[in-house]
Amino acid sequence: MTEKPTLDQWAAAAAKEVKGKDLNWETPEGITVKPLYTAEDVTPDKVGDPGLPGFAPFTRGVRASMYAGRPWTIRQYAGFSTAEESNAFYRRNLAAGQKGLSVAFDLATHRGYDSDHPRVVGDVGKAGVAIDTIEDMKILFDGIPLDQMSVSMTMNGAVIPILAFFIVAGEEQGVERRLLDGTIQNDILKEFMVRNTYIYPPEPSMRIISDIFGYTSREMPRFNSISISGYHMQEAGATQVQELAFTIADGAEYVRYGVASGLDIDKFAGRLSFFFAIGMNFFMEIAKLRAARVLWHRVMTKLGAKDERSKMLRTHCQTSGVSLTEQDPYNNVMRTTIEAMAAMLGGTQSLHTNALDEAIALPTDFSARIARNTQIVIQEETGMCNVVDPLGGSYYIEALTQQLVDAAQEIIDRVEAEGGMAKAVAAGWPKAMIETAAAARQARVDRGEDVIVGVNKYRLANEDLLETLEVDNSKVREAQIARINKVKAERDEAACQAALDALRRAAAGEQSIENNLLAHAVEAARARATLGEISSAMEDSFNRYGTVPTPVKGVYSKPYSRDARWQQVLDGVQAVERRLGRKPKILIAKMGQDGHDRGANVIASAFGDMGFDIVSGPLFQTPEETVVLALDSGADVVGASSLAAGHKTLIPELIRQLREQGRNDVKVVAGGVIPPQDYDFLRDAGVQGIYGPGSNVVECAADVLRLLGHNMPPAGLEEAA
Ligand code: MLC
Ligand code: 5AD
Repeated sequence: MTEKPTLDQWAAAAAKEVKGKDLNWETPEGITVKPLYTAEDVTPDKVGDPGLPGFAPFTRGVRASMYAGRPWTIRQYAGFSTAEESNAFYRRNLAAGQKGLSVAFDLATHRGYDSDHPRVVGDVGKAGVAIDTIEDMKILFDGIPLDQMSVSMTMNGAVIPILAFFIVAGEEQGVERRLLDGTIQNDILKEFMVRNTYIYPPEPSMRIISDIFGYTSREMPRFNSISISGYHMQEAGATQVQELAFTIADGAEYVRYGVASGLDIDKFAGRLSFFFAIGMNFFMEIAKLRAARVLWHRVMTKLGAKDERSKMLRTHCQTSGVSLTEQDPYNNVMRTTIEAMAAMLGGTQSLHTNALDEAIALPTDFSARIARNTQIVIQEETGMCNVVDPLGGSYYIEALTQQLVDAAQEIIDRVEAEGGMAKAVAAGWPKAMIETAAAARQARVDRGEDVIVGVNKYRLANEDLLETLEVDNSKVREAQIARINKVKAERDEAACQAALDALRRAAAGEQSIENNLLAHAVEAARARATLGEISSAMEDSFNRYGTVPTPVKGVYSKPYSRDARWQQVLDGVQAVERRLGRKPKILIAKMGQDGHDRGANVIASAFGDMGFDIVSGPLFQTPEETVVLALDSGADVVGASSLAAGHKTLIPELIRQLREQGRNDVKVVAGGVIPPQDYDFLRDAGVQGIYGPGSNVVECAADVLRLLGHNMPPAGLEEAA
């Protein structure tokens, strides 16, 4: 019998093969991944016992039979234009194998404005469906029985009117509240950190959440009262450890607020749910979902939950939007497939797979079909659902799960030591931590250290145009305004105003069952109050919240210290500075209700590091306010960042107003999610530079220097530094 090789012998053999090269991989979350895992990595003292699926701490899944009993819910997030068009899209998708619904609302709705509000001209029907009254909500679910279909609604800011409309839509379909099945996102802490569709300041926003916990736990036992979301953190650039830690810490904070409002923990905690992003780091993502379940069980035990259901982390996942590319977009089908497999191997309850046109526009019927079928093929053709947690016991997965638990626990401990997530969010350090990770990632991509096929490697010389969905927002807006006017004309005005007054008083009063905001909003919705009216009744005492971004410094520049192209750009900025007698100034502008600010923040950080004078404009500006800020601050360039399809309305209006002021000299450039089909339109309107997803930030700066009259050599002509 030959003797069993030892680990040392393996290490020697491997070292010989690779001539001593270090095979350890330092991940962005600071975890060292080794090239080999063995039984020695998973001894009980190192990883504990992952136990069995369906039993505490649910490492291996929340159900004993998992997908062998019932596969995860194929739940595609969608919504655009009017309620009629979205309803028709949902019905086509359900007929083709989708299992649950997930509603995307437009940004006007998210921010509590009716479609006739002057601030939302560019936003109506664009990034989601426009909902102004209960009548829209009824059309949205026409022919879809709300006691049989589970419906998720991604709503955080205007959560009270939207949930009220949903409840009344059920009622008017003949479905009792106690039978309503679904989920409301209702997660405001991550809005303040990354997603930015808040309306009110943090304190009243937290009250709204616990009011919803109270109402749903009493009246809607099948409804998941929150979807505590890490997704948007990863999209904003967070590492997996940050996403994991801040999401679990957010969950703990919501539980504390619920308990402080007088609820018994086990009466509402069983209906808390989660939401994670699944990116391209395959094994890390699988381990992340397993680690999340372990951590939530631990946290809830500590918070005093007794019922095992309260400690069970059930989650939705979505494949990562930022991992997808505008360039060579069919590669996105493979990326999404890999991510979908990670989500299912991690044990998700529900999944959205992104469409291949993600980086450019909302899905078409064609791209939505491929996205949906990605899940159907996994469920119905591969046999992958027949075994529960098939990676359980993998040395690597079990070790990684434990490493993630430990790394996330460290951050959670810091949050808890500082008094919980609400305080941490107010202090701003989680956001800064995420933005630092985002800037570092952008630098790695721009330098080719993190490979993205078709973007920084194997880039195509010519790209085919992809057919994309376009929404005519002025048409949608007109239709919405007509319906708002009709509803207002036909309602009992006195009854509606009385319901709104009662809600206003409840918001001004102390939190209590009598002052439950959702209960009052249900009355107002029934009386045909609009979303904007319900929101502003609360705004009267809560006020509207706004923040100004503060870009991180020195993170993007760090890896560039000896880079020749970087030096050329720095020299260029200095040359312009000498000519102007001051630094060139760029206003990074966010117009409309689009709160996606990763791009704007990364550009502000990187341009700042290159020596530009940065003005980081506040979110949610009108073109008029942006012109005032540009002129008052003396900006040479306005960089408009647009990710929610408002670019064709808002940017031309900005340029028109600059011209009206006689300021043709101020250059306007645009970046973000802009379909190439729109480039000519924007150039004709006067946009002088357009930088889509996948743009190299150093080259964007080089281009801006050219606009400022500096003779910047093309890339590739620099001499080694
Ligand atoms: C499940 N069930 C089983 C079973 N598996 N029963 C027996 N055997 C099995 N193997 C039961 C469950 O217990 C449950 O019943 C019922 O079947 C449904 O299963 P589920 O696992 O709860 O799935 P689902 O209903 O789909 O709920 C998943 C969820 C929920 C809990 C994660 O919160 C959800 O659907 N979330 C979706 C969130 C979402 O779509 N968000 C979009 C965000 S997009 P019971 O009775 O136990 O409930 C976004 C983008 C942006 O945010 O920024 O705009
Ligand atoms: N329809 C479909 N998907 C959407 N997303 C955002 N809005 C919509 C919509 N209206 C998806 C994208 C994005 C993520 C936040 O959600 O994948 O990256």
